[in-house]
Amino acid sequence: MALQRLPATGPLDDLLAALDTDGGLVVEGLFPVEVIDRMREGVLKAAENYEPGAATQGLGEAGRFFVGHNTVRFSSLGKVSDAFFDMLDNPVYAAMADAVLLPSCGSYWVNTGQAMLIGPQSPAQMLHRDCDNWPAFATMGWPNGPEITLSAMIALDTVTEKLGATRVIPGSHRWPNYLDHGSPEKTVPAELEPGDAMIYSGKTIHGGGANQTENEWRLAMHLSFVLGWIVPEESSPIDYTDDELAGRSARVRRLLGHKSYEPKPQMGGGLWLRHVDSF
Ligand SMILES: O=C(O)CCC(=O)C(=O)O
Repeated sequence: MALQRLPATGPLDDLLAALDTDGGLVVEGLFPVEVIDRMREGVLKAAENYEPGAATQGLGEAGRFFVGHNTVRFSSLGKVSDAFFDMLDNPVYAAMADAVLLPSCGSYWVNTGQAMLIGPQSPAQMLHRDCDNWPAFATMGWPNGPEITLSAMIALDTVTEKLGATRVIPGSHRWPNYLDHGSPEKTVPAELEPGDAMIYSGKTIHGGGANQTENEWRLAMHLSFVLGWIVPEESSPIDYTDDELAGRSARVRRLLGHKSYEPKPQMGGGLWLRHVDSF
């Protein structure tokens, strides 16, 4: 069963229904091609500074295995291109994240924005759920507990199955056994055109596909949000200075940790107290 493909211009309810039913969907044309062109240009230039296989997610060889020995990954994408800030303000992705995450938090922030460039002849990545990062919370009430994180794999160029399109198991966000990570034959590829995004729940099993080409790279990036009272994967708040974010929208500054977590209308106190009243 392939993932549903819906246009970003369609009703929000349809996008959310597909996400709810299958655990993920392709949103076609989510980001303007002009924004993607700027992002791709910045990513390709920055990629010259990173060796394939250098990213370890802080886990040494286990992390390198997870990421892939011929994969280039890096974050702090706002330093690579201003297009990143436009992507953070994307209204459709914002509306989806609001609907999925705000029932469990007053505000959410960036989990990670990451270039994910899979090199030729790379094997498929191990299958996993993004909520595996917060296991104690993820397993609580599984599979009916709150959504913790919402992710997007975004095409910076055409992403085909042969190039290593992300592979997803539709419906796996509802599997009764959290520890069941499925198997490759249950996966389907999320093929994308530049600006399309595969948006998926943190509960959904997925992994980078094998790049079966001889000499082509899969050009994609990841952008995920996480509940504002949970520690994200990236240290965005200290990656960017106040000056670097001056003039950006209040949403962008909050997403990157330069504005406090506000609990309302949820219960609880303010967290990560920063620029509480200044904007
Ligand atoms: O590269 C991909 O397509 C997916 C990567 C991924 O899911 C991850 O590393 O968490």
